[in-house]
Amino acid sequence: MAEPIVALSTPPGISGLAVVRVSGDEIFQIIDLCFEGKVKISEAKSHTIHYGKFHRNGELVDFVTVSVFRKPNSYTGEDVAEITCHGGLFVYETIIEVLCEKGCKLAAPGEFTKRAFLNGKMDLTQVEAVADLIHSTSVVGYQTAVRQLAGGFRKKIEEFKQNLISVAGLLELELDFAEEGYEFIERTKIINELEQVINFCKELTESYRAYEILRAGFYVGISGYPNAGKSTLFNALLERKRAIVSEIPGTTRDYLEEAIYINGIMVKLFDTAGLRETQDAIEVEGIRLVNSLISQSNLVLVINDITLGQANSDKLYEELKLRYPTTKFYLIQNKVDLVRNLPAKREHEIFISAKLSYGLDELKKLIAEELKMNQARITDVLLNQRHYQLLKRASMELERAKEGLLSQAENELIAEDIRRAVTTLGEIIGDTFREDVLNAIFSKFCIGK
Ligand SMILES: Nc1nc2c(ncn2[C@@H]2O[C@H](COP(=O)(O)OP(=O)(O)OP(=O)(O)O)[C@@H](O)[C@H]2O)c(=O)[nH]1
Ligand SMILES: [Mg+2]
Repeated sequence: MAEPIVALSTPPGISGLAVVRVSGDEIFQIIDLCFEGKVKISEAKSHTIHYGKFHRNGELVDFVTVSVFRKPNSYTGEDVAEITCHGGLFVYETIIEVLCEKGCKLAAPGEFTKRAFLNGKMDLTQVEAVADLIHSTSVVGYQTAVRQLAGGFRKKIEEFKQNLISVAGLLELELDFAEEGYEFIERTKIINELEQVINFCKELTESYRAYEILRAGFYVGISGYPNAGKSTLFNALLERKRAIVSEIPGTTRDYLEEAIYINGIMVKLFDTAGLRETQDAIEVEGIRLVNSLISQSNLVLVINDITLGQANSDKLYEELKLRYPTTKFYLIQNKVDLVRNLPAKREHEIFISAKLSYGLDELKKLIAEELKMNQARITDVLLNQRHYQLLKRASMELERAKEGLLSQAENELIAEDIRRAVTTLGEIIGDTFREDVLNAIFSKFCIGK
Protein backbone atom coordinates (compact mmCIF):
# COMPACT_ATOMS: atom_id res chain seq x y z
CA MET A 1 0.00 0.00 0.00
CA ALA A 2 1.52 3.29 -1.10
CA GLU A 3 0.24 6.11 1.04
CA PRO A 4 -0.79 9.06 -1.13
CA ILE A 5 1.65 11.95 -0.81
CA VAL A 6 1.60 15.50 -2.12
CA ALA A 7 4.10 18.36 -2.40
CA LEU A 8 4.95 21.42 -4.41
CA SER A 9 7.58 20.40 -6.96
CA THR A 10 8.50 23.86 -8.20
CA PRO A 11 10.29 26.43 -6.03
CA PRO A 12 8.06 28.20 -3.53
CA GLY A 13 7.26 31.81 -4.28
CA ILE A 14 5.60 33.72 -7.06
CA SER A 15 6.04 32.35 -10.57
CA GLY A 16 4.18 31.90 -13.84
CA LEU A 17 3.21 28.34 -13.10
CA ALA A 18 3.59 25.95 -10.21
CA VAL A 19 3.44 22.16 -10.21
CA VAL A 20 1.94 20.16 -7.37
CA ARG A 21 2.92 16.49 -7.51
CA VAL A 22 0.81 13.69 -6.09
CA SER A 23 1.83 10.02 -5.86
CA GLY A 24 0.39 6.85 -4.36
CA ASP A 25 -2.67 4.62 -4.28
CA GLU A 26 -6.10 6.08 -5.12
CA ILE A 27 -4.78 9.53 -5.86
CA PHE A 28 -6.91 9.77 -9.00
CA GLN A 29 -10.06 9.21 -6.93
CA ILE A 30 -8.85 11.83 -4.47
CA ILE A 31 -8.29 14.34 -7.26
CA ASP A 32 -11.75 13.65 -8.67
CA LEU A 33 -13.15 14.93 -5.37
CA CYS A 34 -11.81 18.41 -6.11
CA PHE A 35 -11.33 18.56 -9.89
CA GLU A 36 -13.88 19.00 -12.62
CA GLY A 37 -12.84 18.45 -16.22
CA LYS A 38 -14.27 16.80 -19.32
CA VAL A 39 -13.36 13.33 -18.07
CA LYS A 40 -12.83 11.90 -14.63
CA ILE A 41 -9.17 11.60 -13.74
CA SER A 42 -9.80 8.12 -12.36
CA GLU A 43 -10.93 7.11 -15.86
CA ALA A 44 -8.26 9.02 -17.78
CA LYS A 45 -5.58 7.17 -19.76
CA SER A 46 -1.96 7.25 -18.70
CA HIS A 47 0.19 10.06 -20.10
CA THR A 48 -2.70 12.41 -20.84
CA ILE A 49 -3.32 16.00 -19.73
CA HIS A 50 -6.68 17.36 -18.58
CA TYR A 51 -7.85 20.92 -18.22
CA GLY A 52 -10.48 21.87 -15.68
CA LYS A 53 -11.51 23.57 -12.47
CA PHE A 54 -9.90 22.81 -9.13
CA HIS A 55 -12.31 23.61 -6.33
CA ARG A 56 -12.60 23.51 -2.58
CA ASN A 57 -16.05 22.30 -1.59
CA GLY A 58 -17.52 23.73 -4.77
CA GLU A 59 -15.66 27.04 -4.56
CA LEU A 60 -13.23 27.71 -7.46
CA VAL A 61 -9.56 27.72 -6.52
CA ASP A 62 -7.91 27.89 -9.96
CA PHE A 63 -8.07 26.62 -13.53
CA VAL A 64 -5.46 23.87 -13.74
CA THR A 65 -4.17 21.05 -15.89
CA VAL A 66 -3.71 17.56 -14.48
CA SER A 67 -1.11 15.21 -16.04
CA VAL A 68 -1.84 11.56 -15.44
CA PHE A 69 0.85 8.86 -15.14
CA ARG A 70 -0.42 5.41 -14.29
CA LYS A 71 1.79 2.93 -12.48
CA PRO A 72 4.33 1.59 -13.20
CA ASN A 73 5.12 4.16 -15.91
CA SER A 74 5.75 7.14 -13.69
CA TYR A 75 8.60 8.82 -11.82
CA THR A 76 7.89 6.94 -8.58
CA GLY A 77 6.54 3.77 -10.15
CA GLU A 78 3.20 4.50 -8.44
CA ASP A 79 0.16 6.36 -9.79
CA VAL A 80 1.30 9.94 -10.21
CA ALA A 81 -0.50 13.17 -11.07
CA GLU A 82 1.06 16.55 -11.66
CA ILE A 83 -1.25 19.46 -11.19
CA THR A 84 -0.09 22.59 -12.95
CA CYS A 85 -1.66 25.75 -11.56
CA HIS A 86 -0.91 29.47 -11.54
CA GLY A 87 2.20 30.23 -9.52
CA GLY A 88 0.65 32.25 -6.71
CA LEU A 89 1.41 31.42 -3.13
CA PHE A 90 -2.27 31.05 -2.17
CA VAL A 91 -3.12 29.00 -5.24
CA TYR A 92 -0.73 26.13 -4.74
CA GLU A 93 -0.99 26.23 -0.97
CA THR A 94 -4.76 25.90 -1.18
CA ILE A 95 -4.48 23.04 -3.67
CA ILE A 96 -2.07 21.18 -1.38
CA GLU A 97 -4.30 21.87 1.62
CA VAL A 98 -7.38 20.55 -0.16
CA LEU A 99 -5.57 17.38 -1.24
CA CYS A 100 -4.45 16.84 2.35
CA GLU A 101 -8.03 17.28 3.53
CA LYS A 102 -9.08 14.60 1.07
CA GLY A 103 -6.52 12.06 2.27
CA CYS A 104 -3.00 12.91 1.06
CA LYS A 105 -0.03 13.32 3.34
CA LEU A 106 2.62 16.01 2.84
CA ALA A 107 5.70 14.41 1.28
CA ALA A 108 9.00 14.41 3.14
CA PRO A 109 12.11 15.80 1.37
CA GLY A 110 13.14 13.39 -1.38
CA GLU A 111 10.17 11.09 -0.75
CA PHE A 112 9.14 10.90 -4.42
CA THR A 113 12.66 9.89 -5.41
CA LYS A 114 12.96 7.50 -2.48
CA ARG A 115 9.84 5.73 -3.68
CA ALA A 116 11.27 5.64 -7.21
CA PHE A 117 14.35 3.92 -5.81
CA LEU A 118 12.41 1.46 -3.64
CA ASN A 119 10.17 0.61 -6.61
CA GLY A 120 13.23 -0.14 -8.74
CA LYS A 121 12.78 2.84 -11.08
CA MET A 122 16.32 4.05 -10.39
CA ASP A 123 19.48 2.75 -8.82
CA LEU A 124 21.22 4.63 -6.06
CA THR A 125 23.73 6.33 -8.37
CA GLN A 126 20.84 7.73 -10.39
CA VAL A 127 19.14 8.93 -7.22
CA GLU A 128 22.29 10.77 -6.28
CA ALA A 129 22.51 12.17 -9.79
CA VAL A 130 19.07 13.71 -9.31
CA ALA A 131 20.32 15.46 -6.18
CA ASP A 132 23.49 16.59 -7.96
CA LEU A 133 21.51 17.80 -10.93
CA ILE A 134 19.41 19.99 -8.68
CA HIS A 135 22.41 21.34 -6.83
CA SER A 136 25.04 21.54 -9.56
CA THR A 137 26.61 24.95 -9.89
CA SER A 138 29.15 24.18 -12.60
CA VAL A 139 28.77 23.08 -16.20
CA VAL A 140 30.99 20.03 -15.74
CA GLY A 141 29.04 19.00 -12.65
CA TYR A 142 25.77 19.36 -14.49
CA GLN A 143 26.92 17.41 -17.53
CA THR A 144 28.28 14.51 -15.52
CA ALA A 145 25.12 14.38 -13.42
CA VAL A 146 22.99 14.10 -16.55
CA ARG A 147 25.13 11.25 -17.86
CA GLN A 148 24.93 9.45 -14.55
CA LEU A 149 21.17 9.86 -14.58
CA ALA A 150 21.19 7.91 -17.83
CA GLY A 151 22.51 4.96 -15.84
CA GLY A 152 25.89 4.37 -17.50
CA PHE A 153 27.67 4.00 -14.19
CA ARG A 154 25.31 1.28 -13.05
CA LYS A 155 25.70 -0.72 -16.28
CA LYS A 156 29.46 -0.73 -15.94
CA ILE A 157 29.32 -1.84 -12.33
CA GLU A 158 26.76 -4.55 -13.09
CA GLU A 159 29.03 -5.86 -15.80
CA PHE A 160 32.06 -6.05 -13.51
CA LYS A 161 29.98 -7.62 -10.78
CA GLN A 162 28.85 -10.41 -13.12
CA ASN A 163 32.42 -11.12 -14.23
CA LEU A 164 33.64 -11.27 -10.66
CA ILE A 165 30.79 -13.52 -9.58
CA SER A 166 31.59 -16.03 -12.30
CA VAL A 167 35.31 -15.95 -11.44
CA ALA A 168 34.51 -16.58 -7.77
CA GLY A 169 32.10 -19.35 -8.79
CA LEU A 170 34.75 -21.11 -10.85
CA LEU A 171 37.29 -20.87 -8.05
CA GLU A 172 34.80 -22.44 -5.68
CA LEU A 173 33.92 -25.15 -8.19
CA GLU A 174 37.57 -26.05 -8.50
CA LEU A 175 37.57 -26.86 -4.80
CA ASP A 176 35.24 -29.80 -5.43
CA PHE A 177 37.72 -31.22 -7.88
CA ALA A 178 40.80 -30.45 -5.81
CA GLU A 179 41.86 -34.11 -5.74
CA GLU A 180 42.04 -34.31 -9.52
CA GLY A 181 44.07 -31.10 -9.56
CA TYR A 182 41.78 -29.47 -12.11
CA GLU A 183 42.13 -25.84 -13.05
CA PHE A 184 38.90 -24.51 -14.50
CA ILE A 185 40.25 -21.11 -15.22
CA GLU A 186 43.79 -19.96 -15.83
CA ARG A 187 45.32 -17.86 -13.09
CA THR A 188 46.54 -15.24 -15.54
CA LYS A 189 43.00 -14.83 -16.83
CA ILE A 190 41.63 -14.27 -13.35
CA ILE A 191 44.36 -11.79 -12.56
CA ASN A 192 43.59 -9.99 -15.78
CA GLU A 193 39.91 -9.86 -14.86
CA LEU A 194 40.69 -8.52 -11.39
CA GLU A 195 43.07 -5.92 -12.78
CA GLN A 196 40.44 -4.57 -15.09
CA VAL A 197 38.13 -3.87 -12.18
CA ILE A 198 40.95 -2.54 -10.03
CA ASN A 199 41.91 -0.12 -12.79
CA PHE A 200 38.32 0.97 -13.21
CA CYS A 201 38.09 1.71 -9.48
CA LYS A 202 41.41 3.56 -9.49
CA GLU A 203 40.52 5.67 -12.49
CA LEU A 204 37.29 6.69 -10.83
CA THR A 205 38.80 7.50 -7.47
CA GLU A 206 41.36 9.69 -9.23
CA SER A 207 38.55 11.30 -11.14
CA TYR A 208 36.82 12.04 -7.87
CA ARG A 209 39.88 13.77 -6.48
CA ALA A 210 40.25 15.75 -9.67
CA TYR A 211 36.63 16.80 -9.53
CA GLU A 212 36.98 17.83 -5.91
CA ILE A 213 39.80 20.11 -6.98
CA LEU A 214 37.62 21.66 -9.64
CA ARG A 215 34.96 22.28 -7.02
CA ALA A 216 37.05 23.36 -4.07
CA GLY A 217 39.83 25.08 -6.01
CA PHE A 218 43.39 24.16 -6.89
CA TYR A 219 45.73 24.76 -3.96
CA VAL A 220 49.09 26.31 -4.70
CA GLY A 221 51.47 26.88 -1.81
CA ILE A 222 54.48 29.18 -1.85
CA SER A 223 57.27 27.93 0.36
CA GLY A 224 61.02 28.29 0.88
CA TYR A 225 63.63 29.73 3.19
CA PRO A 226 63.09 33.16 4.77
CA ASN A 227 63.69 36.18 2.57
CA ALA A 228 63.58 34.17 -0.67
CA GLY A 229 60.86 36.49 -1.99
CA LYS A 230 57.73 34.42 -1.30
CA SER A 231 55.58 37.36 -0.30
CA THR A 232 56.86 39.41 -3.22
CA LEU A 233 55.79 36.63 -5.59
CA PHE A 234 52.44 36.28 -3.79
CA ASN A 235 51.75 39.99 -4.32
CA ALA A 236 52.93 39.86 -7.92
CA LEU A 237 50.56 37.00 -8.75
CA LEU A 238 47.67 38.80 -7.05
CA GLU A 239 48.68 42.02 -8.79
CA ARG A 240 48.27 43.97 -5.57
CA LYS A 241 50.17 44.54 -2.38
CA ARG A 242 48.62 42.08 0.01
CA ALA A 243 51.51 40.63 2.02
CA ILE A 244 54.17 42.59 3.87
CA VAL A 245 57.53 42.46 2.13
CA SER A 246 60.77 43.36 3.88
CA GLU A 247 64.46 42.58 3.80
CA ILE A 248 64.16 41.16 7.33
CA PRO A 249 64.06 37.36 7.28
CA GLY A 250 60.99 36.01 9.11
CA THR A 251 58.61 38.76 7.98
CA THR A 252 55.72 36.42 7.24
CA ARG A 253 54.71 34.40 10.26
CA ASP A 254 51.09 33.55 9.72
CA TYR A 255 49.95 32.30 6.34
CA LEU A 256 47.93 34.32 3.84
CA GLU A 257 45.37 32.91 1.48
CA GLU A 258 43.97 34.56 -1.64
CA ALA A 259 42.19 33.27 -4.73
CA ILE A 260 43.18 34.01 -8.31
CA TYR A 261 41.58 32.65 -11.45
CA ILE A 262 43.59 30.94 -14.14
CA ASN A 263 41.63 29.85 -17.22
CA GLY A 264 38.41 30.27 -15.29
CA ILE A 265 39.41 27.91 -12.53
CA MET A 266 39.90 29.06 -8.99
CA VAL A 267 43.43 28.76 -7.72
CA LYS A 268 43.93 29.21 -3.99
CA LEU A 269 47.28 30.76 -3.36
CA PHE A 270 49.09 30.55 -0.02
CA ASP A 271 51.96 32.66 1.18
CA THR A 272 53.68 31.05 4.13
CA ALA A 273 56.31 31.63 6.78
CA GLY A 274 59.88 30.96 5.66
CA LEU A 275 61.22 27.60 6.78
CA ARG A 276 64.18 27.76 9.15
CA GLU A 277 65.36 26.67 12.59
CA THR A 278 64.14 29.30 14.99
CA GLN A 279 63.47 29.91 18.69
CA ASP A 280 60.71 32.41 18.06
CA ALA A 281 57.50 30.75 19.31
CA ILE A 282 55.25 32.54 16.81
CA GLU A 283 57.50 31.65 13.93
CA VAL A 284 57.64 28.02 15.09
CA GLU A 285 53.85 27.93 15.07
CA GLY A 286 53.84 29.48 11.57
CA ILE A 287 56.28 26.85 10.33
CA ARG A 288 54.11 24.11 11.79
CA LEU A 289 51.19 25.51 9.78
CA VAL A 290 53.28 25.47 6.59
CA ASN A 291 53.62 21.71 6.84
CA SER A 292 49.90 21.17 7.07
CA LEU A 293 49.33 23.57 4.16
CA ILE A 294 51.85 21.76 1.99
CA SER A 295 50.21 18.43 2.65
CA GLN A 296 46.89 19.88 1.42
CA SER A 297 48.33 21.62 -1.61
CA ASN A 298 48.14 20.30 -5.14
CA LEU A 299 51.19 22.22 -6.20
CA VAL A 300 53.95 23.82 -4.14
CA LEU A 301 56.39 26.41 -5.42
CA VAL A 302 59.66 26.28 -3.52
CA ILE A 303 61.25 29.71 -3.87
CA ASN A 304 65.02 30.00 -3.92
CA ASP A 305 67.03 33.20 -3.71
CA ILE A 306 69.38 32.58 -6.62
CA THR A 307 71.91 35.14 -5.36
CA LEU A 308 72.70 32.59 -2.63
CA GLY A 309 73.39 29.95 -5.28
CA GLN A 310 71.22 27.89 -7.60
CA ALA A 311 71.51 24.87 -5.31
CA ASN A 312 70.84 26.80 -2.09
CA SER A 313 67.35 25.29 -1.61
CA ASP A 314 67.99 21.89 -3.23
CA LYS A 315 68.10 20.09 0.09
CA LEU A 316 64.80 21.60 1.21
CA TYR A 317 63.20 20.88 -2.17
CA GLU A 318 64.25 17.21 -2.11
CA GLU A 319 63.19 16.79 1.51
CA LEU A 320 59.73 18.21 0.84
CA LYS A 321 59.27 15.99 -2.21
CA LEU A 322 60.09 12.94 -0.11
CA ARG A 323 57.85 13.96 2.73
CA TYR A 324 54.81 14.77 0.57
CA PRO A 325 54.79 12.25 -2.27
CA THR A 326 51.32 13.17 -3.57
CA THR A 327 52.08 16.89 -3.90
CA LYS A 328 53.75 18.29 -6.99
CA PHE A 329 56.76 20.58 -6.44
CA TYR A 330 58.55 23.15 -8.57
CA LEU A 331 61.73 25.00 -7.77
CA ILE A 332 61.44 28.70 -8.52
CA GLN A 333 64.72 30.57 -8.86
CA ASN A 334 63.95 34.13 -7.76
CA LYS A 335 65.80 37.46 -7.95
CA VAL A 336 67.35 36.67 -11.33
CA ASP A 337 67.54 40.45 -11.87
CA LEU A 338 70.48 40.48 -9.46
CA VAL A 339 72.47 37.81 -11.33
CA ARG A 340 74.51 38.67 -14.37
CA ASN A 341 75.24 35.22 -15.78
CA LEU A 342 72.33 32.87 -15.33
CA PRO A 343 73.14 29.19 -14.87
CA ALA A 344 71.47 26.53 -17.00
CA LYS A 345 67.90 25.70 -16.13
CA ARG A 346 67.31 22.29 -14.56
CA GLU A 347 64.20 20.15 -14.69
CA HIS A 348 61.24 21.48 -12.70
CA GLU A 349 62.88 24.86 -12.45
CA ILE A 350 61.73 28.32 -13.49
CA PHE A 351 63.66 31.60 -13.39
CA ILE A 352 61.78 34.65 -12.24
CA SER A 353 62.14 38.05 -10.72
CA ALA A 354 59.15 38.49 -8.45
CA LYS A 355 60.11 42.13 -7.91
CA LEU A 356 60.11 42.96 -11.63
CA SER A 357 57.30 40.53 -12.50
CA TYR A 358 59.65 38.79 -14.89
CA GLY A 359 58.89 35.14 -15.73
CA LEU A 360 55.42 35.24 -14.21
CA ASP A 361 53.73 34.35 -17.49
CA GLU A 362 55.77 31.19 -17.67
CA LEU A 363 54.85 30.41 -14.07
CA LYS A 364 51.14 30.97 -14.72
CA LYS A 365 51.36 28.77 -17.80
CA LEU A 366 52.86 26.04 -15.69
CA ILE A 367 50.04 26.28 -13.15
CA ALA A 368 47.52 26.23 -16.01
CA GLU A 369 49.09 23.05 -17.36
CA GLU A 370 48.85 21.38 -13.97
CA LEU A 371 45.19 22.37 -13.87
CA LYS A 372 44.64 20.93 -17.32
CA MET A 373 46.28 17.66 -16.38
CA ASN A 374 44.02 17.50 -13.39
CA GLN A 375 40.92 18.09 -15.47
CA ALA A 376 41.90 15.38 -17.92
CA ARG A 377 41.57 12.91 -15.09
CA ILE A 378 37.89 13.67 -14.69
CA THR A 379 35.93 10.87 -16.28
CA ASP A 380 32.31 10.80 -17.27
CA VAL A 381 31.02 9.67 -13.97
CA LEU A 382 30.28 12.09 -11.23
CA LEU A 383 31.31 10.62 -7.95
CA ASN A 384 30.61 11.55 -4.42
CA GLN A 385 32.31 10.73 -1.16
CA ARG A 386 30.20 7.60 -0.76
CA HIS A 387 31.19 6.17 -4.15
CA TYR A 388 34.77 7.14 -3.54
CA GLN A 389 34.99 5.23 -0.26
CA LEU A 390 33.29 2.15 -1.69
CA LEU A 391 35.44 2.11 -4.81
CA LYS A 392 38.55 2.40 -2.70
CA ARG A 393 37.36 -0.49 -0.56
CA ALA A 394 36.49 -2.68 -3.56
CA SER A 395 39.87 -2.12 -5.12
CA MET A 396 41.57 -3.04 -1.82
CA GLU A 397 39.56 -6.25 -1.62
CA LEU A 398 40.48 -7.16 -5.18
CA GLU A 399 44.14 -6.35 -4.59
CA ARG A 400 44.02 -8.81 -1.72
CA ALA A 401 42.43 -11.44 -3.94
CA LYS A 402 45.15 -10.81 -6.52
CA GLU A 403 47.87 -11.22 -3.92
CA GLY A 404 46.20 -14.44 -2.84
CA LEU A 405 46.32 -15.73 -6.38
CA LEU A 406 49.98 -14.82 -6.78
CA SER A 407 50.92 -16.51 -3.51
CA GLN A 408 48.74 -19.53 -4.33
CA ALA A 409 46.47 -19.09 -1.35
CA GLU A 410 43.39 -21.28 -0.81
CA ASN A 411 40.71 -20.83 -3.47
CA GLU A 412 38.19 -20.34 -0.72
CA LEU A 413 39.95 -17.29 0.66
CA ILE A 414 40.43 -15.74 -2.76
CA ALA A 415 36.80 -16.29 -3.70
CA GLU A 416 35.75 -14.77 -0.40
CA ASP A 417 37.67 -11.56 -1.14
CA ILE A 418 36.18 -11.42 -4.61
CA ARG A 419 32.67 -11.89 -3.26
CA ARG A 420 33.31 -9.16 -0.73
CA ALA A 421 34.26 -6.81 -3.56
CA VAL A 422 31.06 -7.77 -5.38
CA THR A 423 29.04 -6.76 -2.33
CA THR A 424 30.97 -3.50 -2.06
CA LEU A 425 30.34 -2.68 -5.72
CA GLY A 426 26.69 -3.57 -5.21
CA GLU A 427 26.47 -1.07 -2.39
CA ILE A 428 27.35 1.70 -4.82
CA ILE A 429 24.28 1.07 -6.94
CA GLY A 430 22.12 0.19 -3.97
CA ASP A 431 21.76 -3.62 -4.21
CA THR A 432 22.18 -3.64 -0.53
CA PHE A 433 21.69 -0.49 1.44
CA ARG A 434 21.55 0.63 4.96
CA GLU A 435 18.72 2.80 6.17
CA ASP A 436 21.11 5.45 7.52
CA VAL A 437 22.89 5.68 4.16
CA LEU A 438 19.56 6.12 2.40
CA ASN A 439 18.45 8.76 4.86
CA ALA A 440 21.70 10.66 4.42
CA ILE A 441 21.24 10.65 0.66
CA PHE A 442 17.62 11.77 0.76
CA SER A 443 18.25 14.45 3.33
CA LYS A 444 20.04 16.36 0.56
CA PHE A 445 16.82 16.58 -1.39
CA CYS A 446 14.26 19.27 -1.20
CA ILE A 447 10.57 18.74 -0.66
CA GLY A 448 8.73 17.86 -3.85
CA LYS A 449 11.58 15.89 -5.37
N1 LIG B 1 66.08 42.28 -6.49
C1 LIG B 1 65.06 41.51 -6.09
N2 LIG B 1 64.67 41.54 -4.82
C2 LIG B 1 63.64 40.76 -4.46
C3 LIG B 1 62.95 39.94 -5.38
N3 LIG B 1 61.98 39.29 -4.72
C4 LIG B 1 62.03 39.70 -3.43
N4 LIG B 1 63.04 40.59 -3.24
C5 LIG B 1 63.43 41.25 -2.00
O1 LIG B 1 63.78 40.26 -1.06
C6 LIG B 1 63.38 40.65 0.27
C7 LIG B 1 62.52 39.60 0.90
O2 LIG B 1 61.28 39.54 0.19
P1 LIG B 1 59.98 38.89 0.82
O3 LIG B 1 58.99 38.81 -0.29
O4 LIG B 1 59.57 39.60 2.03
O5 LIG B 1 60.54 37.47 1.18
P2 LIG B 1 59.79 36.27 1.94
O6 LIG B 1 60.28 35.02 1.32
O7 LIG B 1 58.35 36.49 1.97
O8 LIG B 1 60.40 36.37 3.38
P3 LIG B 1 59.82 35.89 4.78
O9 LIG B 1 58.39 36.26 4.85
O10 LIG B 1 60.64 36.60 5.79
O11 LIG B 1 60.02 34.41 4.84
C8 LIG B 1 62.69 41.98 0.09
O12 LIG B 1 63.59 43.00 0.37
C9 LIG B 1 62.31 42.00 -1.38
O13 LIG B 1 62.20 43.30 -1.90
C10 LIG B 1 63.39 39.97 -6.73
O14 LIG B 1 62.88 39.27 -7.62
N5 LIG B 1 64.45 40.75 -7.04
MG1 LIG C 1 57.03 36.70 3.48
